[in-house]
Order: sequence, then C-alpha cells, then structure tokens
Amino acid sequence: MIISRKNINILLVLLILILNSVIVNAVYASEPRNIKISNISKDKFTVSWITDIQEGGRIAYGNTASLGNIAYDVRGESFEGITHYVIVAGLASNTAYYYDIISGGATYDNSGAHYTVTTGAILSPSADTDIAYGQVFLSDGITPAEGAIVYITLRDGDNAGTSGDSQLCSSLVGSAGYWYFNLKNVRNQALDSYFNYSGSGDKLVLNARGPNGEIASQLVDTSQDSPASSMTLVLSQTLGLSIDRTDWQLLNIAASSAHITDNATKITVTNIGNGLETYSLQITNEGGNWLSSSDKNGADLNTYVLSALFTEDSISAIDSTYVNELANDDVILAGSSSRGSAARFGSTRTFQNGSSVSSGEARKLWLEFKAPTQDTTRGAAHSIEVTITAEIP
Ligand SMILES: [Ca+2]
Ligand SMILES: [Ca+2]
Ligand SMILES: [Ca+2]
Repeated sequence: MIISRKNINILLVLLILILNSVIVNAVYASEPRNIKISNISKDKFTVSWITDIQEGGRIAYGNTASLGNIAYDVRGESFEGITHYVIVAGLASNTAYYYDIISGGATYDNSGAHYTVTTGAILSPSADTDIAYGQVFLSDGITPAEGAIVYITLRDGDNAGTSGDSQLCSSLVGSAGYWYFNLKNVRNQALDSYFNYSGSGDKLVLNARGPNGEIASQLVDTSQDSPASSMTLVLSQTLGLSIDRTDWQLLNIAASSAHITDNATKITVTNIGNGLETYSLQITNEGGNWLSSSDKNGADLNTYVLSALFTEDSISAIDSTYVNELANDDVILAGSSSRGSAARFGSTRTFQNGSSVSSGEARKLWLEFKAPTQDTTRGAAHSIEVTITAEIP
C-alpha cells in the first residue's frame, strides 16, 4: 500500500570527499615529504626533503636527545625553496645522532622521539676517484634544474663485488644543471666498507627531485655514467580541493517542490592543488530507498532529480532557468561520475565552470533538488551523498 504524503521530511546531506587520482595531497602544505638520509660517512650525513611551498629549512641535531646544534641548508641560512638539502658535518664515527627537521618554522621531531641516524666506521681513504655525473633539466628540456636533488644508489648487476644495493647517496644540482658523485666513496648499506663495483655491468639508480617537486629517474650502467645521459624532470601535479560546507539541509519540504542553493547555502570549491583541475560529480549514496533520476523531469514516486552548476566565485545567486539548459546536462548521476565541462555542470549564466580550474581559484557549486512526487517512507530522513572528484584536465 502506498502512502501518499503532502509533505516530505528529508535531510539532504551533501558529503563531499576529495579523491586524488595522482598524488595524495599532504595534510599540511609545508609538511616535509620525501625525507631522505644520504651520504652517511664517518663524520657527516645529509638530510634532504621536499615541501609543497617555498620555505626555509634546517636541522637541529646532537648526540643526545637534547640536540643543541643547528645545521642549515647548504644554499645558506636564509635560503627558501621546495627542495631542502642540509649537510650535518663534524660528527664522530660509529655514533648515534638525534635530529629534528625544522621546516617553515615548524619542528618535525618524529612525534617527540627525534629521528636518529648512526654514522659509519672510519675506513681507510679510497685511493682514487671515479666521478659519475650528468645533467638535469626542467620539463622544457632546456633550463638547468638548479636546486634539484639527485639520489644515487649503486646496484650490483654482474654478481661480482658487493651484492645488492649500496647506501643512498645524493647530489644537489647546481646552476648549470649538473650532479656528480665520487663513486669510490659509496659504502655498502652497513656502512662498514666501500661498495665494490665493476667499471661496467653494475648499475647506478638515479632518482631526481626537481626544484618544483618534479620527479625523474634513470638506470645507467657504470660504463655509461660519466656523463650519464641527461634527465628531464616532469612536473608532478598535486591535486587537491577544499570545500567550505559539507551539507545542505532541506528538512521538511513539499512533494514535487524544487529547491536551489542560495547565497547562504552555496558551496565554494577551491583548487588547492598546484595545477589545473576539472571537477566531476557523482551521487554515491542515493538516500535510503529513494532513487535519483537521470532525467531532469524524472521526479516521481520516491524518485528525485539532483542537478548542479559550477559558476565563477563572484556569482551570488543563480536561478533554475540556467539548470539543464541543453537536455539533462547538469543532472548528477548515481553509478557513474560526470566530468564538468562548459555545458555539463556549466551554464550560459557565467563564463566559468568546473572545467580547467586554475590553482588557487574558487568556484561556486550550486545544487538544485527536485523532490519526489510522493514519498512512501513515512517521513524518514534521507541523506544523499555526492562525491566531487578533482582530475587533471
Ligand atoms: Ca658488481
Ligand atoms: Ca663509470
Ligand atoms: Ca548545463
């Protein structure tokens, strides 16, 4: 038996989740990422990391938990950048050291425990040098990637000499784009002897982190490493978005009524990634026993229509004449995600939409809800969830 109700009691909850298709965004913009310890020798080690924004960095260190010493980025005490490269020197051999990373004014101390590293043994100095080197360029293939960090590992490739991988080494790329490292100083992972490698048949594993967070990698034979062929850094885009409200509560509304968000309930979506983003929308929970319709005129028994428009941030109101101007172009579907374009989730009311949104730009997201013509659920609340996804255009 169908109970027809004049009034429908609903709670429309908009739960918007951020889904990153490429790289998970850091919770804090300045939180150190890709922290690496390299070049550990008898008396020094290097701490390097990446941040999402340009900032300064230094290392507090000591051989007790009270630390007490500071080491700065090799580019100077006042240097600010995306890549951070600090050499901690003047240490004792075979000794444990504690350190904290201070980046952008915040201290990262491994939840109070400090990070630790132990210096290597004293080895007799290597008799000769074998410099591996190469060049790194930005994505244009021309501009030297000054400030990139190249991580270097020797890897056994001929079953002779030291097996497996060496300790991690690194080189900070200079103004002409060059990295270099004396392979005779590379140790094994236990740091108790030099890594014994062959002049050909062994490998150098090269991983570069660019001055803007880009990445590149390469594997070269030890016979091909002076110079190694150049690496081109490709921009690694970080996707991210923020929203200023996560729900739109309609509560008691009449059957067959239509509602659109207004200046008080509009949602602002901001691109907090570092490149262009296009937004997609999908109903990920239709709301109990209600169903969404893919037809803008499809409101029916327990069936509603939910549509959306993205506009420029400056718009303070929009009316329903701009929703679904073409066909059902602005209806949010369940079961599949729809990608924003000039037409889809866009309108002739404004010139901006949910497609190719620049980093730092905001869009208004307007929702239109057409209620079911009848509700058989005896006034139960309905929570409808919508997921917004950011993708690279
Ligand atoms: Ca070997
Ligand atoms: Ca070589
Ligand atoms: Ca449209």
